Amino acid sequence: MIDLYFWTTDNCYKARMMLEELGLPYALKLVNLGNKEQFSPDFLKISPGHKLPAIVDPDGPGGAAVSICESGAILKYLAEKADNALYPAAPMARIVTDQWFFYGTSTFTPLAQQRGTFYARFPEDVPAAKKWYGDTLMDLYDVLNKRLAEAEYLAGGEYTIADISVYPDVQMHDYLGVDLEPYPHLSRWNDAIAARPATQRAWAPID
Ligand SMILES: N[C@@H](CCC(=O)N[C@@H](CS)C(=O)NCC(=O)O)C(=O)O
Repeated sequence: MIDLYFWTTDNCYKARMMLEELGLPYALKLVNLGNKEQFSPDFLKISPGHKLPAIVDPDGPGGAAVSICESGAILKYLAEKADNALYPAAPMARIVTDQWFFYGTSTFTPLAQQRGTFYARFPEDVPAAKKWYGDTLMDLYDVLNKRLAEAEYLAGGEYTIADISVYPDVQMHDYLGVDLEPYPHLSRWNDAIAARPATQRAWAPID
């Protein structure tokens, strides 16, 4: 069984959504970031940069155990392990999926995290940083909204790892202080993903 090293953060939900979509059995291994448990020597062997999520699959390539950190690497690994269309194999579909997948992992989530830091968690009020990250996040929401005006999902007609890489930081729009109402296509997409049984299982409260 796969171990998923998890806390209730955007990137961790991506890995959990993927495992639920694929129906792969997994065990949640909670790593409490508030208690700095990500710095424990055992966890650093799995994730050298003390970042969640991470997985350990005892049945990796060639039957050997493998550990993986970075949510994007985890999503790709799991899709390929399960040979699943969430990461399409056809060349054109894969290119479009990769484009929006990297947009999620490299552009959107890192910016959303900075917005979250200055809007919700920074010990001091920092109006300039809140405004800059807020305005930039709204620009990214607008980019996604325009894409979803022309396509049902980010990569086209099908749900893919690109959607999974973006969804948590849209789902968490209240926490990020952004109203979804000006983004009707993004809102429609957000509701559709929220209604998926795998999404609901992935976002179930932890014990
Ligand atoms: N690029 C990484 C970012 C992971 C990341 O930012 N993880 C945060 C939680 S979402 C974390 O573990 N922070 C704890 C730390 O940096 O010590 C990914 O996509 O997995």
